[in-house]
Amino acid sequence: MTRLSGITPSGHAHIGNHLGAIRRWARQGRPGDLYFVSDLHAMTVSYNPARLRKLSRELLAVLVAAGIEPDQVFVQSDLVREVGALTWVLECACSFGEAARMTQFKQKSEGQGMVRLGLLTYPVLMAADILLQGAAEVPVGDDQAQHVELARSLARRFNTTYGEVFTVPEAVTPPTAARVRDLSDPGRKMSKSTQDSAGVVFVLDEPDLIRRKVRRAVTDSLGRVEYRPQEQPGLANLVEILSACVGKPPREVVAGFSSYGELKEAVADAVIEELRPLRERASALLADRAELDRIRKAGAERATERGAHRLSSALRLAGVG
Ligand code: AQP
Repeated sequence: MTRLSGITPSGHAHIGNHLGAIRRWARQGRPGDLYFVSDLHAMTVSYNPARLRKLSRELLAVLVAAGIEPDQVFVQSDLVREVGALTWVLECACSFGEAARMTQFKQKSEGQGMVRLGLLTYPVLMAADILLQGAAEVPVGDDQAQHVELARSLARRFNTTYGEVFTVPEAVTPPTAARVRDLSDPGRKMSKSTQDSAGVVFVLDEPDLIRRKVRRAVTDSLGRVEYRPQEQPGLANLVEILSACVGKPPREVVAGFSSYGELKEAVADAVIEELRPLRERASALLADRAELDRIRKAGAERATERGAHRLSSALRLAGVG
């Protein structure tokens, strides 16, 4: 049973992506699971093409460096012809009302100068990603559950209207992982696309920079080294990061520190050690152009092949191609 997860190169991967997703994929993924760099999704808002290309490559290297098997990864745009064709077929099976109802579209289109049509239709592209690969399970948070629901509706509709082609996917809730918050503003989650990166620890940051960012993390003036997420969100965020790195519960790791400074040094040490092997392997892969190209090409071939019969059946049954 295939489980499909994607990560968007909207910025450099950070410790939140690592602890909340990438590390879990590497440790708990099953042999049939697939992981992809969703670079086409990054085009739904304003972006820089050269930066996107670089970030996609970097993210592919990070996934492999984190321990995900190279034969389980691919870059979405390497299948742009297949995914693009299926998106069109599915768009023609999707109503405008269904697309316009997506909560994420409403949220993300707010305050944008130009709202790209791709932002409206991107859930259909996501459906094409899922249905092309025949994924039975899609682990998503609450914010994406509605999109998987749309993929289910489109799969069912196509199957009943034109003929049985698609596996109807299921949204599965990933095990709850710590929601890492921005170190400069614990009120918001750490994000790749945040403009001010002072509170974002990127997985490829050098150890010195990680330490500086952790030292500058916003805490409070209470002076109590305890784990109280409501009252001390900044401190709790640091404790949760430490807890995820050392694999012990937050209340256990917080005991034994007498000052915020001491705790911050321990957090910096743990994060540096957690990320060291990943950074070293990713740097080596990024320096070895031929090897990364080989992994990417093989991933693209496998993913294309996996979806080929579904795409050709869908086109044939839809009366085209
Ligand atoms: N702060 C976080 N803490 C824990 N997990 C996180 N994830 C993201 N941020 C945190 C998890 O990382 C995976 C990949 O995320 P995505 O590329 O689908 O986009 P996202 O969730 O929107 O991630 P970002 O970093 O916040 O990117 P932007 O800035 O583009 O919105 C997901 O499994 C996600 O849960």
